[in-house]
Amino acid sequence: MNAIDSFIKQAGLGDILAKVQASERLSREDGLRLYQCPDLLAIGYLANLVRERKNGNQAFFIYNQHINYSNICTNLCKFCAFGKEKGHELAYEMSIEQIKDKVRQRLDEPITEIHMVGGIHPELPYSYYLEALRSIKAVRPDVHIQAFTCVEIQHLADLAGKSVGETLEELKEAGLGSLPGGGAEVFSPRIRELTCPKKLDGAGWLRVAQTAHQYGLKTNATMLYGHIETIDERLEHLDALRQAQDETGGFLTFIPLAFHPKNTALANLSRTTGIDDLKNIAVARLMLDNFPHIKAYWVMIGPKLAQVALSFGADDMDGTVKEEIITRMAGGESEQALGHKTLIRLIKEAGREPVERDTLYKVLARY
Ligand code: V47
Repeated sequence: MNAIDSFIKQAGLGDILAKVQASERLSREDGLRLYQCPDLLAIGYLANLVRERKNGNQAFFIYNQHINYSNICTNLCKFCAFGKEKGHELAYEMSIEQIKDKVRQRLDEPITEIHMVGGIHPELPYSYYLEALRSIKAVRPDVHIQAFTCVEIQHLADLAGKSVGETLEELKEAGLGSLPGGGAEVFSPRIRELTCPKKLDGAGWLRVAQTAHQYGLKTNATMLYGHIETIDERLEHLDALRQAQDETGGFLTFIPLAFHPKNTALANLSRTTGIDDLKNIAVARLMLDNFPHIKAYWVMIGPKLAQVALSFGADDMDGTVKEEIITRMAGGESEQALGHKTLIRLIKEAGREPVERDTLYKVLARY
């Protein structure tokens, strides 16, 4: 037995190492033991094996722009500081012209993706969303638009009085390229009842994601952790994603989102710790054996921890971002944007090869 094997055995994870080496699927019980294991380096070592097998030494980033077209929302989830009721002093909605302006303002930057999400607006018509997509494409024809969470897509289908499939076809026609992973939260009905009772439920979120896959759209998936969910509920969430991916195969990336309590109805809770952030990345990498990528979203866990996460299962740092509002309103303190030089430096220092990608992970440049 070599030194690494005995170190993993001492952490009580020898059988999981054997499964990882044999590319065998881990059970929920294995997941529970990983979460409960106090030896972070042992968990990280295992996750790193999987990361390396799937992505070699590459660590991806993207040149992207975030646009949050409106924060007006009827769901008003307890964990969210972004959503506001119509009429609230901080409520806003962008006109189509304002969305176009946002895109125009950054035409001199080599942005390849626009990430656009918003609240569940009580009044904006279906035509607004189609127009928003078309007008972004009119200003920046080559950009990939990753927009509207599964929750928004269901809302748009309801607004249009059409099936989710038909709605996705129309949105695609208007310029939609893929769906981001938001709105998944924690699928557990208990958590949804306590934190976001008005939101599309977990089964509905998965149904929309799988329909998108069937209509040729890739999607991402998230899990909002570090509030009132249990470890079992995290694992139930990961298991549901893994099963859905087995069926339709259209998920690109999983992004664990660290809960930020400030200005939310759960402001009494503490922020997540570095250990929990890294554990979530690592356990996700190990459990989601059929997901190509795991993202360390630097906006939520900070660039420094995101850099470390590249040795704990993550192979992607998201991108340049700029003007992110959802985390900022909930007390996020990361810088507003990372220049691509900074991203490259962070990745290189972590011992990985920085790879600039497009939304669908086509390699654009290696540094
Ligand atoms: O759906 C809301 C979460 C999500 C808080 O797909 C919060 O590549 C932490 O999904 N603390 C939106 N999180 C962001 C998102 C995302 C971000 C970056 C990349 C991708 C991707 C997706 O943020 C929401 C919700 O789950 N959220 N409030 C909060 N207080």
